[in-house]
Amino acid sequence: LSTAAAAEEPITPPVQINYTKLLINGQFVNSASGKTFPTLDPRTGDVIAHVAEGDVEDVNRAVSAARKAFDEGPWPKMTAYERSRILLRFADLVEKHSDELAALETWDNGKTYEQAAKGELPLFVRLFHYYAGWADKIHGLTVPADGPYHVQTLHEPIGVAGQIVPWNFPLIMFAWKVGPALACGNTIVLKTAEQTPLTALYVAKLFHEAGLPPGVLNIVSGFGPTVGAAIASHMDVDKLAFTGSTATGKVVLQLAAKSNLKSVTLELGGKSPFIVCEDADVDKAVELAHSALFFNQGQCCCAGSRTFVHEHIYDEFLEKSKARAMRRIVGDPFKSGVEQGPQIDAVQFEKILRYIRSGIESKATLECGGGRLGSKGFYIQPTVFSNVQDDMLIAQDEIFGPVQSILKFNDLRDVIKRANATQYGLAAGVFTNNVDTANTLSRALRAGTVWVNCFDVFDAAIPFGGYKMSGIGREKGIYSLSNYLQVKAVVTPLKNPAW
Ligand code: TXE
Repeated sequence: LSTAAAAEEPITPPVQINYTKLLINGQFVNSASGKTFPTLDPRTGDVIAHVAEGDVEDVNRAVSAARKAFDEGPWPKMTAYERSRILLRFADLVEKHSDELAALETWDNGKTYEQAAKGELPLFVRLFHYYAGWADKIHGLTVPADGPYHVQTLHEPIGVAGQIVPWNFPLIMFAWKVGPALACGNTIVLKTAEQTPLTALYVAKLFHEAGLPPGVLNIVSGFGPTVGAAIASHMDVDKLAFTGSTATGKVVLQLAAKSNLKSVTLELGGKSPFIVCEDADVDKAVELAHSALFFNQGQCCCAGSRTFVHEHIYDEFLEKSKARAMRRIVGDPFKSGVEQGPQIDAVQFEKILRYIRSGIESKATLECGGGRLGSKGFYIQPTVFSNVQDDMLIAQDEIFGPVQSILKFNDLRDVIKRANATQYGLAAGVFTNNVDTANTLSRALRAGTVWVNCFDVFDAAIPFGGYKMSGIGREKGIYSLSNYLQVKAVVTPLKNPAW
């Protein structure tokens, strides 16, 4: 484990910061208050840039622009093919600027440049190509009613969509939300996370170059209790899509209910089980369980954060998992070969260290890691706990960091019960060569995604979302379109039904 890597001078990011203002009605503008807030480099805690800080008045301006763009057009009124062409042109521009965007994402978030450049930017482009493909394939039904009526359904855009996104995948979350909303003809007011405001502003600029009319996509950077709450409670926002913590999800749902009953979709936290069965190839299972947890510094809503291992292979699995975590390369995320960068900010960093202390206090066995790495920035050692019991806090709460908890099981029925004994239900991993075991587990697990002998497969067409307190609704794939459409039934009497 390279402590030195984290202590080296940070590599200078190969990108300029050109966009830091709010984007309202197609223009970059200062906030009404003139205030700004700093966005920080997680490698050092230093300021990267000062960004315009929105508040209620800015949300009002953005919603008015989005309303006008929706009511007066041209966006919802142009042909679906024209909308599709703009989405395609936008995706192509992003592809052209991928290197700079990946650098900006790494700088603002701390994720590795390799992950951003090779994984997330191509996926972002793919998501917009995917949604561009849907734009002109959205149509209703003809309905066989009892009686002499011609009945049809029209699938119409809902109107102004409010979208609130988190910091762990700033660009991917943008694509999951903006893609389907625009394909369906809605207009948008989006709030980025206060930790990572930069890449959304950059891509929004490219969107306008691609021909997006003003007012269709508005971005108000700022904080949750001000900008986020103003969007969630706005009387003229017709739909709210939120990704973040379960606690904040409950707050925005209440704000939506107390204001205008806007429809709400939520993608919230998780505590996903990763179940390694007794017949598994241990080396492969170790590697997959490792990446299921440590990917993106452990900052994934679907992280495989409870590794259940069958007792017959437990000891071998544990030794190898510990060795793998100790080999994990932590350091400057711009450096080639680095697997893990810093956590997003001081708040998350402290939260993770608190959970590590709680694991030690509750008598789980700390196998490796357990502390900070280096002396500046928010780096944490890859940490593995064994002997984790179901009732420990580290097995219950979302840690959102590089902390793997390994639990032992001996019976399939028992592990199903234990895997499901959580308030969450976002995802699950199953590792086995036995097709019957795979089928039994994938049907019994109460989770929105079950990955069998794989994990973190995020194809544009695969729906994603949570059971229980992991959320409401599904993003991606065909299912995401219904979040952004109203169904209107049109009923017309048939004058001469028998002819
Ligand atoms: O989340 P918040 P935070 C989990 C993870 C993490 C914890 C806290 O466990 O440790 O949440 O992270 C906006 N009204 N996830 O504090 O507060 C906020 O500005 C309206 C899981 O970052 O949920 C940001 O844009 N909006 C998650 C967004 O909500 C409000 C990803 C998410 O922030 C608001 C992130 C309010 N009152 C964290 N308060 C996932 N599901 O992937 C905050 N926000």
